[in-house]
Amino acid sequence: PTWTCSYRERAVLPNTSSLAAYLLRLIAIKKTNLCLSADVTTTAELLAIAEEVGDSICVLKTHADIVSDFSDRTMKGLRDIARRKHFLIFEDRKFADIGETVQKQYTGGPLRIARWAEITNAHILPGPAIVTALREAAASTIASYNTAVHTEITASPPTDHDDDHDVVPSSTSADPLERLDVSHAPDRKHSVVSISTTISTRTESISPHPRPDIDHDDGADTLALLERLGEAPYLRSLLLLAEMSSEGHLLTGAYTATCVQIARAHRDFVMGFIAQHALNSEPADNFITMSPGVQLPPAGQKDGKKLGDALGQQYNSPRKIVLEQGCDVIIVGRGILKAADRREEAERYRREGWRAYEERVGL
Ligand code: S5P
Repeated sequence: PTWTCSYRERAVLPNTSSLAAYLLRLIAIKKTNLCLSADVTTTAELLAIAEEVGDSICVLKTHADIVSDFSDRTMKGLRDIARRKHFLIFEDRKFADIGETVQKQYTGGPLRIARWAEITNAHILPGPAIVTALREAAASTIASYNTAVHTEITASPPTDHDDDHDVVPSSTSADPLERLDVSHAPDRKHSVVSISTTISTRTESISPHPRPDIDHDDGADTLALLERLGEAPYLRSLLLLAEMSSEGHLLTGAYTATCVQIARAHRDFVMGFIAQHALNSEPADNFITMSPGVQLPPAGQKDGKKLGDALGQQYNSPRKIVLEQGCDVIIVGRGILKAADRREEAERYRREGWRAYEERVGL
């Protein structure tokens, strides 16, 4: 049913979680269905590639546990670039444990994923409680932010600005997520103003019903709109691994079908799937399918020849994944990372993915 719908049309369908709606709008505005898989091993490389290709992507996917010097600086650096360049951050953690354990892995440890990544993913091997556990942990992360903000505001002496919720935040204001830990706020008075502003704008953007002005995506309106919608860091969502790209994987048949059923039972938190083809089959389904194992065939080689690496990875072209398989977001790692000009190569993937999408929906 969603096969021939535009991203924009899908953003306003019922049953679309707030973050999915935000992402669909972001994709339509930036005209990119490309996710970069930033599989690099240092903070410097991660921030450099995010800066380099940020304009061409809708999502940046990370493996934080391969970054040897991952720290607060990595999280803040990434969030800063994501805010400026308007993309979402997806930590490819592939949770696969009991509820109690995944909650700790998601919110704690050295990575504190729930803090800085809007999207993460999970296997459903342990059963549906993995979804409810992660949802609960996401909600409490956001709630603890709200409590911290509330405490900060009520505990602070009144200032001239305290009840002025319409102050426009300066473009240089820090990511509000950093203020989760309010004890680190360097200037309390300043942080109160910026936090209260954030609350008023956020309440608006969390609303599941997008505003009518979303349909104006041309010219200067484009970036202005994304600026106004720029509060997505407050939303959290999960992708379920319904299929894999690797040779001989076991995520097939009844397993994939169960995955879809679990997603349907948790539409508020599960935004979609990691899969090799679209899995929306009921009228109410509007899941986003993100597909790894994507590479353009080398110059001169015809699309259709089997591509892969020496360790089981299998590749399809953006065209096959988007046009023939109905997927929504192409995930590309080495195809871009190994290019001499990564910015130009990301643009090439963006154009390919976008053309395939336009052809699919008949634009
Ligand atoms: O089925 C999958 C699921 C994932 S998330 N196959 C995958 O390859 N991935 C991830 O996508 C993988 O962990 C890696 O980060 C990326 C593919 O990278 P590439 O270099 O092969 O494009």
